[in-house]
Amino acid sequence: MKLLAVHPSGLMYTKVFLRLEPLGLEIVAGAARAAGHDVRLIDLQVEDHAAFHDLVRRWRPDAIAFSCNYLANVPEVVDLARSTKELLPGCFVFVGGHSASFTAPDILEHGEGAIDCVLKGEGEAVVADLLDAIEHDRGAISTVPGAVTADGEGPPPRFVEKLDDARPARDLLRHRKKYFIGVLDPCASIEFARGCPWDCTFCSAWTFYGRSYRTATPERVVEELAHIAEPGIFIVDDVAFVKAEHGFEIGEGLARRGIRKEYYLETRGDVLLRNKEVFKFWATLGLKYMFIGLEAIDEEGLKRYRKRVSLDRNFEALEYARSLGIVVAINLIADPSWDRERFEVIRNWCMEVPEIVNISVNAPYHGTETWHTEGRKIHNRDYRLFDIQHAVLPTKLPLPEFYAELVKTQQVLNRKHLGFRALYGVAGISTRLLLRGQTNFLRMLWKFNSVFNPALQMADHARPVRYEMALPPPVEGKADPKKLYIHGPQGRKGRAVLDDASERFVDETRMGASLS
Ligand code: B12
Ligand code: SF4
Repeated sequence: MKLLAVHPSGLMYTKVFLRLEPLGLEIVAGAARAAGHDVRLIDLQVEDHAAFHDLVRRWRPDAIAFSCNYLANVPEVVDLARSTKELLPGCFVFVGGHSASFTAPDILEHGEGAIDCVLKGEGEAVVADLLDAIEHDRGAISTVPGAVTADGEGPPPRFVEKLDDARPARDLLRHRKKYFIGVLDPCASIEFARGCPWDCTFCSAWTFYGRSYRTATPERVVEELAHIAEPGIFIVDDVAFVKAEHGFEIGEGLARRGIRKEYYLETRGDVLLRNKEVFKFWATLGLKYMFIGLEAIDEEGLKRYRKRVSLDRNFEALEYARSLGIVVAINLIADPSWDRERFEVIRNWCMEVPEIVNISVNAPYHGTETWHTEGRKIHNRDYRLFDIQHAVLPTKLPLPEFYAELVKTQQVLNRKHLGFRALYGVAGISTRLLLRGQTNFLRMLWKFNSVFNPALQMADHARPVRYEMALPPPVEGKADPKKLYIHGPQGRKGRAVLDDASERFVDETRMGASLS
């Protein structure tokens, strides 16, 4: 059958810093194609709604698969599903991805019949079963693992057997040159591992994957990299190089085959310190940029977010990364309780460190622990505000002042990195990219002030809300961890790295936290 895979528009970030290929959707599309279906893919980060509707009219797909990783994209996906049904009433519309999995019944309700099914969990494991049921026996849809329809929920979602089986259909993407992150332009994405064994309170990466951590074989990763044309590579793993041996084996394979790229990855400070040699080796292979989720610069904050790492270890990690010549970006979470003084302290601290600092706003997302503990305080139920750049919890400062302080902090940081000296260095990079016909990075340099703007952020709060987010039911005592998961937890054995690393980690932080 004819399947159209659709990725929704980008959020605020993608207007400035980056735009990345929709790897998860490419994997789902790859699995559908491997099962014999005729598959096309459209990415609305780089094409508009008119192009989507035009494609639907001309190609007339039998089924449409929307990817909905981000909560902020829920209204857009629901609207697109509705307009699709108007154009093609017989077309089967389903939605999958991270946020769709956590909000399945709500999404179906918003769709009022325009969404036939939400497929929770890893899409590539079951998409062929769903398409088979759509084509031959619609009654069997309810037996597909992870399928949620108006009639109820099927068996629990199923993991793909081996990560090696996840084959992204990269060739289906029509504008590959549009994807970039900073100076890595163009940039492709790849997955070395999936999941996270830690359990930070504000994050849903661990609840989606049942706190498991799985790796693709080094041979498979090297083979895939060998076939990627882009010179820049974004490694999408939640925490890169948790297992030292895995990182070494991939690196050695790349070195043997003479594969040379520039890499960006995200990791934790303690992982970097534990596996220093791997990162050092990768710096020689082209690891240029690294993102570390520091989140807080005080012990109390780290504890509140259950980062399970101490401040000293984080600072030590930054120093080590500097010594390798890797450009590091760190993330800090701005809490709605911040007042002017706190913002000032943060600005001063940020100016003292050489790293690029990114500030996000603490918000309770579905699938996180804070959703259950803080979710009922949400004062604006517009999904579109959930892009970690908007405050959805009550702020201590009046909201316009909170945004003014936030954007002032971000502007100071932006100027710090795009000051004259930095621009001088950037000139060479821009010329090199322009010579290759790449303009994404250059365009990004001038966009900051038109996107990060307190007045615009306030205006976003005033938009009419068509689809209201349902709030979590009240919890008595602690939230039941089992109810948080999409893929059920695999127990200690599933968290393969933990038997060794996390036990040591608990000792290191001396927080006495138990990982059971
Ligand atoms: C890499 C990553 C990014 C990258 C790249 C995103 C991209 N466009 O590819 C960057 C750095 C840009 C990014 C940015 C942001 N991210 Co991000 N990101 C991730 C991360 C770590 C991995 C995503 C990934 O590529 N995984 C690998 C691929 C293979 O998996 P996948 O895309 O999830 O797809 C699988 C399933 O979801 C499903 N699936 C996906 N689509 C479909 C479609 C159908 C039809 C079906 C059936 C199944 C299906 O099957 C796929 C294969 O198994 C996740 C955490 C996580 N582990 O999910 C956070 C995560 C998705 N990001 C998050 C957030 C908040 C953001 C930001 C808003 C802020 C930030 N953290 O920087 C921005 C906004 C991005 C934007 N769109 O503008 C949150 C989402 C919260 C939410 N509920 O909305 C997550 C869950 C992390 C967290 N802290 O909890 N992100
Ligand atoms: S370590 Fe990172 S990916 Fe893992 S739970 Fe914490 S924030 Fe999420």
